[in-house]
Amino acid sequence: MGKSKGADESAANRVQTLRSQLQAASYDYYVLDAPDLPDEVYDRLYRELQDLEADHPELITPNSPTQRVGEKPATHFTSVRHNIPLYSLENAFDLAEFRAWEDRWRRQAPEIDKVEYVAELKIDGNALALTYENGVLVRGVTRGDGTAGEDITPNVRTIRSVPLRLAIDHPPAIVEVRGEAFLPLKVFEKINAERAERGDALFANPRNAAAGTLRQLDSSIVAARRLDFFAYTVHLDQFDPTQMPSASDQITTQWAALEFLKTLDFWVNPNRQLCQSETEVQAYFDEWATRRAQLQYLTDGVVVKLNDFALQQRLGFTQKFPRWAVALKYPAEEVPTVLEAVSFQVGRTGAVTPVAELRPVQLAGTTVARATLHNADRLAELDIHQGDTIIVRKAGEIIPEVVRVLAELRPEHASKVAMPTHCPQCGSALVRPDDGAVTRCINISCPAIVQGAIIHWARRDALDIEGLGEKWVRQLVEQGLVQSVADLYGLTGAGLLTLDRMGQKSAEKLVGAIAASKARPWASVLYGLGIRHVGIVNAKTLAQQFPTVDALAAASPDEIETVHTIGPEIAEAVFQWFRVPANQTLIERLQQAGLQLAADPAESTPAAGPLAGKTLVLTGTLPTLTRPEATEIIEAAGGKVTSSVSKATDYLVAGEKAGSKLTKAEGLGVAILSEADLLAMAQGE
Ligand code: 3BA
Repeated sequence: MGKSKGADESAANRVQTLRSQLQAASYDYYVLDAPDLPDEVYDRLYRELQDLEADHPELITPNSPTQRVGEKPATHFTSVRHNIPLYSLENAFDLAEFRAWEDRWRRQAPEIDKVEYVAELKIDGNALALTYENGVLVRGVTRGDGTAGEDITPNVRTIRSVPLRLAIDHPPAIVEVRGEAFLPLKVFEKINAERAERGDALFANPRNAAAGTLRQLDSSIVAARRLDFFAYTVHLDQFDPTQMPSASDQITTQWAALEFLKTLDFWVNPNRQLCQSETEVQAYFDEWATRRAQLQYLTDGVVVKLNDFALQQRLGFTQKFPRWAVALKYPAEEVPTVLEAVSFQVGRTGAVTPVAELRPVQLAGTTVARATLHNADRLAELDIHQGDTIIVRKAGEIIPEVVRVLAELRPEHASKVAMPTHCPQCGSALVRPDDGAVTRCINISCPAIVQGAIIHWARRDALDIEGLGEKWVRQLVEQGLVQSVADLYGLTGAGLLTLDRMGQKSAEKLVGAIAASKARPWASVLYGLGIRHVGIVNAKTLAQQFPTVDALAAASPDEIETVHTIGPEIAEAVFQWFRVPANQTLIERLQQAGLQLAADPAESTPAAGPLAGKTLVLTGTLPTLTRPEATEIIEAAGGKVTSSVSKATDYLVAGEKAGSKLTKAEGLGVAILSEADLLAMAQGE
């Protein structure tokens, strides 16, 4: 069946719409450094246009975004034409797309059997082209639209990792080096912190911050911002990449080109790899999927290039891409979706957290339907409205967050989301201290607070009450059987049987688990009380220094603060907790119920063992141990665990996604241990 005229007309309209949307987005992105349209949306629209044009070749025009490389640069700096255009990279979002790319080039070179790929990390920065005449840096130009970019030479000169003079004796007359300028994550965070302090708009990500920095007219500001640069392409004497650097050895492969760049004094990313097969490429991609989290700069994928220049030359380029290279992208950590509602959660401390209920989206490999909006300040800052299109991000942490609102896509007459004035759980008025970001319900009988307190009490590292999960706790509180953790110890099997779906066996087990918790040590009880700032580490420290609850309850803030690692804020929180009459009653009742509110004398003997006298700090996610498990092992070996790195720290045990503590420890020369190192040392090896 032929296509109707009507269908062609709507295709033509759609092509028009897509082109203008893509052009506008491209301008925002490349010229204004203000990407309003998320990459994912852009990619989707772009693909739709590509597909439509494939179906209707008569609609293709020379100025369609699919036929050009991008937008014209802005006017601040002089526009410079690139002698050799900077192509784009074709994206592959999964293995199937990578294979399709491979099949395509193989059809063009059918006799090739064994192949060598160079796999490079794809730095999430800004491409620059640097020209050296007789070995001296004369020009640094942004990629721009790939045909022409902006001359930002003074700014490029401030980048430490860009040599001002090439480190070889007889350089070719003209050398052009290309690579990626980027902002190290720590610098990015510092810049944004400074901007926040001044009330300036924050950079959305390090790439935008780097782009903004490169386009600063005042190069002293650029110098202060410490950009860096990884090189990955070298063109010698303008046009022929295979031409020799001197009369000696030819450069005939990408690998050799990278090595050559190093001899010129450029930074070349060390994490590259020569791969002999698709399987090896896949393994490299998988390996860096996790390792990249440890890098001090962002990467968004892996660039795979055919190593052999002769083969590269044979394959050549399409309108936009080299056929001999592809970017294998990692799943996005930031995606757009629609806000369906905002709910307000009340935590065990009474803190009210606004939570965005989202149209579910795939984000970094998982489906996300909720994201935190943090607090009232953040809510106001985002200016979020019902039905808004928003960007969610999976940061290093597990909980996704709303990073930004796309106000231009807001439905008409949408109403603004505001913090509630009363607790959504108990209806009492919420308070917000002048000095804090947190809005709280301060009704200690609020069911949300009571439930949260009980769930915390039952945690494995607190009172370790197995089987006391959320579904029982909710019912216990709703039915008025439990109003504080002390009530747990009065529960009977018969009482529990009144709960919906509770059986005889489960009821007996639960009563048994509650009774068993009376044997948990004083430190666990102290942690279970849920005093603000008293996590498991602080609870253990405090329990050691104050071997009875009476000693701790009688201590002044100053006395509490004398304990190593306990700061004034913690001391004040502990002191205040014991001043609340309801808490004093709670302690009395727990004492009557037979809980351990004093240290077992056997435990206070001085520590011995392979880690005796050593202070350790834990950071990041360890491969097999949880924090409490690692802490237990260290303490069993006589060591002490504290929360922050200082000169007094003997070892830092670092796992994945170790952040500032690792940097600090490196700076102080503190020895770094892996989990395996720790286990060996704890064994006395
Ligand atoms: N390699 C970006 N393009 C890259 C030379 C080709 C290329 C990239 C790359 C085209 C990275 C597109 C812009 C461009 C120089 C064109 C890399 C990275 N290779 N490692 C294959 O780390 N971001 N980007 N830059 N020419």
